[in-house]
Amino acid sequence: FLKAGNELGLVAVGFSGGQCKPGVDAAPMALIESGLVDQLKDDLAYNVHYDNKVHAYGDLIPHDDPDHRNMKKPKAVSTVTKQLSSQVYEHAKEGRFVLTLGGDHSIAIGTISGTAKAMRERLGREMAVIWVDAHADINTPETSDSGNIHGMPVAFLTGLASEKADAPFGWIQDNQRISLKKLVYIGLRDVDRGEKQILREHGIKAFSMHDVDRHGIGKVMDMALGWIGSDTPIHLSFDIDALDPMWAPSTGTAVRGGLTLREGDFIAECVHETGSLVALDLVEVNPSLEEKGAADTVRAGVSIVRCALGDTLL
Ligand code: HAR
Ligand code: MN
Ligand code: MN
Ligand code: MN
Repeated sequence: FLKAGNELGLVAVGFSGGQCKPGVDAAPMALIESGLVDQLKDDLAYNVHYDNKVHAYGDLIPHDDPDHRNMKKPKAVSTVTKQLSSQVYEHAKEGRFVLTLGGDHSIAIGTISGTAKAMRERLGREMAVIWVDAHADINTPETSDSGNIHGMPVAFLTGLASEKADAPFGWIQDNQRISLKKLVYIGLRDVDRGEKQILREHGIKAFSMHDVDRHGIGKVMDMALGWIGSDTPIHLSFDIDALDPMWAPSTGTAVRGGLTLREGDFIAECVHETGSLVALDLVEVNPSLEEKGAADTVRAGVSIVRCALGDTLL
């Protein structure tokens, strides 16, 4: 029912304002320069709709952007994600697969709100989200220690955090949100105390690295996809820091004890195989952090994208 054909909308988002380290804005160019778009066209036969631009949204970013409810750069992140949301929505409503290259993980406020709305309108269905990450990114402004909004996108997307219409993120409407019941995490290993309480309280489906160790990634994927069920559009939001720093060292908040490169690719392959994948975000690649590891990290990112878009081993 989802068969989108081979039309793909690509959005390159050079935005780093959801956290404090510069450099993550250079990831889209690094991924594209390493041949990603050509591979999607030539190897995987996608018809790629791309404006040939890495969006930095410079004209939207306010000079005066004081902390609000403990959030850093609230206006910048809110205006950028609002704009991104409509870019993603425009692709998704045409029935294109939407690939977004970030940027830090705050951009998922834009991407997921855009696809969630398009899937409701096009298919009359609530979309599921698979969030692959070392972190849960479900802090509310109040539970966050850092104030960095890349640690909060899931709270805004699920309505755990919300704002009045004229405040930052007040633009998010109900039809742009996702249900806590349709959210599944894989790869968690650095979850803040307030976040653990939120996960428990709401019975959110989460497969930590402990679960990956116990069951193996094959069983974890069966359980994750079983929870979502068939005939549900899926948005995969892949934070490169889900991978172990051995494979992806060049990222802002690396945490040891993560997924192997193959486990990451396997997750992407399994989600592709459902036939229900409608969008993918690849975020938090920061080529400037590790001189030696940057190329490996970019290569890992390219590999995840290829696998999610249907590259097969045989
Ligand atoms: N939980 C911490 C915080 O809220 C760290 C979040 C790090 N997030 C990312 N995205 N790198 O997953 O600040
Ligand atoms: Mn993240
Ligand atoms: Mn993370
Ligand atoms: Mn922590």
